[in-house]
Amino acid sequence: MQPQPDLDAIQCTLDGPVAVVRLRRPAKRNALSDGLILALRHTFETLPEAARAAVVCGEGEHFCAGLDLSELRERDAAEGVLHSRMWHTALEAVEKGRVPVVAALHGAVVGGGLELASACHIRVADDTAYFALPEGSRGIFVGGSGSVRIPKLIGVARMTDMMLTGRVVGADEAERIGLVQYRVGAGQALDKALALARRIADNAPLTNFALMHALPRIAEQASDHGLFTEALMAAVAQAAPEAKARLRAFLEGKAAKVRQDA
Ligand code: 1HE
Repeated sequence: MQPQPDLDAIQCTLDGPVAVVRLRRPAKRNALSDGLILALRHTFETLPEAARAAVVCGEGEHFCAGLDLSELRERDAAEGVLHSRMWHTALEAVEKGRVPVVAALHGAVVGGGLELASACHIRVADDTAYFALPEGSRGIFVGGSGSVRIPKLIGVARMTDMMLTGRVVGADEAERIGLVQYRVGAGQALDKALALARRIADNAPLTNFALMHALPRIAEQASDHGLFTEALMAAVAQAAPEAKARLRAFLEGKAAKVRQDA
């Protein structure tokens, strides 16, 4: 039977302009069942219209324990491909959706949980967060786009090490190697993620769109093509009325300056 979205496993609430998407299977450490993956896709495809940024977080002691291993049954190769493609579509809805997404990470961020975090645009880890790719010890491979996204953050060598040895990367190291952009004290990841998301929500939507949809593509293009795409995107963004209004406000001394403590 085809899996159905488990809409109880995700809660989406609006905090001002920020959609807060919470994984809600704490008894199973927010393990990603097929129903939860489908609900994640549905949630990001139907975010409230007022949302201009989103935060993803996990209920309970951990962000996410990865693939729900209890659902890992005998699959033939074709079913395995389709299952992985279902994850790809869902995480694509996170990464290339309508609004930028900040992940608030605590406790275990492992396997598919790390794949989900990698699909977000910014990652904030608190001191309790730890990261691992235990697929090797489970006899499987990443299937939720981790092999594409994680090396872009930390490089192929570090990901290979994590998968070959199963070693756990703590919050300190995660920040140092670029797995996360922010590190905060225990219990503060959600507050920090919300503060960042509110700032993001203040940007012109077209700038956020360019960062989500143009920048990753430009980064993968040959530099000559990338520069041309950049020029097109820059011209489109500059021509928007909102950009004109923002530039005018700055030139009239009515807009915030760049400040180190802001
Ligand atoms: C689970 C899962 C799960 C917990 N699938 N049920 N992921 C992993 O290999 C990680 C496996 N999980 C763990 O190592 C630990 O559970 C944690 C470090 C995340 C948390 O430890 P702890 O002590 O807080 O919790 P726990 O007692 O181990 O788990 C509580 C319950 O959640 C328990 O069920 P219960 O019925 O005995 O209460 C666990 O069985 C259950 N649980 N994690 C199913 N993952 C697209 S490909 C992606 C490939 C992967 O993600 S592979 C990595 C899978």
